[in-house]
Amino acid sequence: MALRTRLTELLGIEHPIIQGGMAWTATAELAAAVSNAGGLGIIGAGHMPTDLLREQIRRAKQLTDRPFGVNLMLLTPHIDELVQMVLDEHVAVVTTGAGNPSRYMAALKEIGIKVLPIAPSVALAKRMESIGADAIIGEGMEAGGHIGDLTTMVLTPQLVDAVSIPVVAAGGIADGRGMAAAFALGAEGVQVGTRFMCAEECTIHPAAKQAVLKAKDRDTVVTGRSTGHPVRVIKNKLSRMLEELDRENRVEELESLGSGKLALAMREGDTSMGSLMAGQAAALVCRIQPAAEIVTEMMDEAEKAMCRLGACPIEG
Ligand code: TUI
Repeated sequence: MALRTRLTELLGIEHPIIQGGMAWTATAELAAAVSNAGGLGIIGAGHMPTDLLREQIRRAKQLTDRPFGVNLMLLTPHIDELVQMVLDEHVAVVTTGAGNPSRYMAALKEIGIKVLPIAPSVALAKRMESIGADAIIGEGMEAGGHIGDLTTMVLTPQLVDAVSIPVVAAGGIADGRGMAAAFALGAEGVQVGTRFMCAEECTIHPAAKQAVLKAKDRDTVVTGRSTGHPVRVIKNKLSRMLEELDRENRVEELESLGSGKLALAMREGDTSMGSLMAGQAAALVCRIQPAAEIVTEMMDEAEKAMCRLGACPIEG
């Protein structure tokens, strides 16, 4: 099935599915696999050193002829250097997370990079539209990693009402039913992170994939509220320690205990003391499969769900 929207036109992709830009998780291999499947693959920069991100971009260019993007995590200290390199490498699309990308917008737009800021609120989305964002990714608190405080269900329609550029719904979407729901709310695309953690091409440690597969409905928790940067993770020994520090407002200890733990989970496979960032939708993920299968399964399910509701997409 083809589901064309302003987003697929804007990005030159076949299916309105953007892969989440997960740090230590969304590598060139995964991004290229998603782009080759007709979605938009994203390399997650996180705190990656500039040279490593450049290598990743070049690797993705070798693995796919289709557009892909880079997610820039704005809290990283060397963000200015990463932006400059992304400009030099002329990537097709940049998504931004964990902050306000205003100061980089003009430079990115000037050379034709499509910029899709992730916004957890209406105010930020409106500001981003006013300075030239091409689309807004509205991320609800069902998502994994660093989150805002609104749910996808209430954030998405408010964004659709507030801006005239396309809105991409993110947070809690892991199958075609969620995708159809996002479209019902007015979104023109979805961003999917957690389900792609269990793509065959995702290079995280197998134990981290198993933790996602095992997660049930109430197995994620938000830690780090007291730091001002709340993060959703799959519950484990580390999350319980962080929760305790949160309760006692021991912010410095919390930050130092959390440091480096995402790599510990995703690279080393330490599911006890690593930070297993994943969304509530982990409970909906039940097998490891190729990224292309995830994309086609989601599209087929979305079509079924829409037809069931009497809203069959027109194109065959
Ligand atoms: O960025 C994400 N998810 C992330 S980033 C990350 S690395 C990290 N680790 C620990 C603490 C903080 C970051 C792990 N997961 N998603 C997109 C997202 N962006 N969620 C929320 C936001 C956001 C929050 C505030 C975007 C903009 C914003 O603006 C504040 C402002 O300045 O207006």
